Amino acid sequence: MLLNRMSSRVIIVVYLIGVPLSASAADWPQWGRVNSRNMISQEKRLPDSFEADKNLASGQGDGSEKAGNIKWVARLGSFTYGNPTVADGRVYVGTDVRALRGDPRFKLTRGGLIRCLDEATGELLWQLAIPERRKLPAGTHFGQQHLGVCSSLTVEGDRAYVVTSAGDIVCLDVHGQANGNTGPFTDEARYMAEPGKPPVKLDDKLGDIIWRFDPIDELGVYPHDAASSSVLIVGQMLYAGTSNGMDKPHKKVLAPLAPSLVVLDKDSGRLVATDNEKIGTRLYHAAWASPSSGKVGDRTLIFFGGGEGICYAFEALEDRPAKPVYLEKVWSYDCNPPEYKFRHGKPIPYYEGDKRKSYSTNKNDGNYIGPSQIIATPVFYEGRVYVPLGQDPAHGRGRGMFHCIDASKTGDITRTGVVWTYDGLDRSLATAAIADGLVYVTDVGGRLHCLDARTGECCWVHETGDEAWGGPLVADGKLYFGNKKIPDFPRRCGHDCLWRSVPDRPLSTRRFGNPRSMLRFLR
Ligand SMILES: [Ca+2]
Repeated sequence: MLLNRMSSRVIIVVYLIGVPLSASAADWPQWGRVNSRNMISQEKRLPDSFEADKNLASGQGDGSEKAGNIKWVARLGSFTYGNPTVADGRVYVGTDVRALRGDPRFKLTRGGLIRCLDEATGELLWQLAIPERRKLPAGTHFGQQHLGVCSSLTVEGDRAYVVTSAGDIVCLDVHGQANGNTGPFTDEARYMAEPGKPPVKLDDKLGDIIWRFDPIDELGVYPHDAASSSVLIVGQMLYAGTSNGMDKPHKKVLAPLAPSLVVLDKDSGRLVATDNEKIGTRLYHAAWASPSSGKVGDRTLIFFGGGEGICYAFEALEDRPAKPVYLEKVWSYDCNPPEYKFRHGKPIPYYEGDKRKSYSTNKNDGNYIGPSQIIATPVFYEGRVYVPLGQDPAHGRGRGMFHCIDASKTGDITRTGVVWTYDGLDRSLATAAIADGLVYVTDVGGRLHCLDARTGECCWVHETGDEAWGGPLVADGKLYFGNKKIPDFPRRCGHDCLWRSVPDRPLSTRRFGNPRSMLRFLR
């Protein structure tokens, strides 16, 4: 699925790095910092390189050997697929339960873990264990890859919101249990315990759930592989993707009418709305995307990438309805052009593009053309929505397409809303970073593309030499991102990060690999 095991095997120990060195760090309280999800930070004085302490990284040493540009190191679990968020002096990160090794209260099964760390020191403030969810509706293909918590926490005031590895959506007290067990949810001792085991003994260093909403039990959602959406807050409402998807044989969607996007009251966790687009009837794989939002004219729109490759805009709810309602669709835009969906007049089977299938014609060279879905988060920038097509990277490389959509249109805007498209990239899971009129996006093939945000013209492409699942971050005039070599992190820390001086104006000509792009590996 979305995150394959081959890459995860080397992420045996992951260290939290890159926390800004300055004391007055700019917060990053959610996936993408703000609701536009544009991956840019206002942070200044960031390092050009960083180097891990090799002893610590290999599980030895006491940290006395200070490594280059690393402020502190915190041990996480075996796998860490979520991105850290930072708010009010705390760092939040989702990982897996292996970090609880040595604590007799917890069984080292294959659950998830959320850790809240002190931003200044890296010290553990509290943690919430999420046991492996074994009781699932028959046929569900969920959690089998043991990826831990993949969602990034969203922090607002004293509350943090996250989709857990068990597929539920929880609201957490940022203070944990240290200030008492805030309700209405007070059953943390049982929540954190393995099924059939006695409740966990609570202490100040454990997490405090305020409310919990379970789309599996409440809405009949069948999440697929992992629950990966990061929560979006607009006013009183909280929006999250459900990761609804296919059955184990990947033959059918078990709940085709279950929502892909749910809306909850952020105070109570009560369901207030869902989408009514029946995306499940068209799903290729699963609804893994995270929503974004932006102001278009006098209204706020919610943008969401569907698991069938259609990007949607919904009108944000202003008031909490007494009973759940359907979100009002403002527009839809099909990111799969006809030639990606049909060959010689016949539909192209989605899984023909999965290189692992015996019948696949995908040679994994990036040239395969077939339908894809949306996994990246749509980025809203100056009235337009920027989003690429992508697939589970385990399916291999294949032709992608990056879209720039005019968000002011209404209806089916596949033809009327296109500003430009760019098909010079592979399938991509990456959420774009847009700064100074330039779009930066990575593809599964491991290339970093720089495009003119206004025209879509390619300014340059940089080959990183290995698969890239994550997207870039623009901060302090530099570009940071990782590729699949990151599992070699203890030896190679920092070497996979790139930087370039962001130019004052967009480059207007193609400069593939041109030295003027100023890209280089850090050392
Ligand atoms: Ca509680």
